[in-house]
Amino acid sequence: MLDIKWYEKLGMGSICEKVLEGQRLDMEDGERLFACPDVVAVGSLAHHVRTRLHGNAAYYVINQHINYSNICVNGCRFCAFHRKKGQKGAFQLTETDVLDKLKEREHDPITEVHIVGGCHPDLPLSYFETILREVKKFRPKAFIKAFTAVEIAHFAKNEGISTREVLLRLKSAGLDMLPGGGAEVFSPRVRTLLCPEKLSGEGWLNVSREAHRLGIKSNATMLYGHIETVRERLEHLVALRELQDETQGFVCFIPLSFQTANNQVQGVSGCTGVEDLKTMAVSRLMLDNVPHMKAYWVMLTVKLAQVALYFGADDFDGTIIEEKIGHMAGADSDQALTRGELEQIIREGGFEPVERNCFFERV
Ligand code: V47
Repeated sequence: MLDIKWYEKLGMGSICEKVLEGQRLDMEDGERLFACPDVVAVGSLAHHVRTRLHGNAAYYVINQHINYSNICVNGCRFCAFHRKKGQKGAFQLTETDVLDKLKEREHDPITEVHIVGGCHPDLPLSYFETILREVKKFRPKAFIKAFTAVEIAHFAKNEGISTREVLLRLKSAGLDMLPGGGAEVFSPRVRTLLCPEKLSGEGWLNVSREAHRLGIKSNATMLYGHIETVRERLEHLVALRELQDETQGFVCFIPLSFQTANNQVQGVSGCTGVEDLKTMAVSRLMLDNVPHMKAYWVMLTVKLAQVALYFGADDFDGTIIEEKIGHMAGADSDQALTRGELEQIIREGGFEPVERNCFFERV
């Protein structure tokens, strides 16, 4: 139970009351939460909300990540994964290579295949349709969570068709859901400095809205811990909350802690564990209409992700198998976790492990 006197002493009595009554927090509340030196107090509010929503459950998924290519026209400064076409280290999988990756894990009970890549200059939409069809054929029971809003907009531009048409074609080829990547921080100031070539924040929200209207759910992310201000983080969260009020299409929010290696963002040392936990907690508190918060162990480390389950997170992501985007930027976590490891981490953290699919239905 939350002790209101503790929050009154911290000057956050009104925030505690709002949380207890299930009222929405505003930007000013968010700023006070970020400014609060007592991370445990902030975390306890988020834990209260997380427990109200999910009890003692902590979710995980048996999934496989596949990157079809790292070739990208955007060249975002924070990204260590992308290469230009022809550059050393650039790769592009054929449809058969993608299938081979699935076959390598043939005997794993995978329920979610997560497929993303860079914004490739000339792969046609038919390539992506073939991948979706082949994946569905090989794994008819798994859901395919593929292509960020940024990729969808890029496919539309390359193909000379609308994003709506891209979404419809991909849906009929087997796409079940969009992952949350590419949102970064919506602030035009940050995007101009870090990813000027990328789809704007508004564009990202528009593609998500369109997907939701077509019955395609999606996730949302926020890449934090670089040059953004606290206010810009909160504006990002509020923009997601407003869209969610409209569509109810977001399933899960994933705060992505900036990994500092091998990219062009200078003079930034990355977040401390306390800042990571506070960002998770404030995200849980601000995003009162998004059901799930993911502690993405790849970026947080497994140990901090376990602690994040007490700071608003209810999901641990999954087995993953092969991760490139975070690891190429210096993430110090394993490449994969087994079901046994996920369950052990969750259980030893004091929660009940619950296997889910990408829509958070119990498996
Ligand atoms: O889109 C890029 C971000 C994202 C860095 O939807 C970086 O279920 C940290 O979106 N440091 C990819 N982050 C990861 C992602 C994701 C992961 C797991 C699950 C889901 C989901 C989505 O990582 C990229 C970009 O926003 N990113 N570079 C970096 N240096």
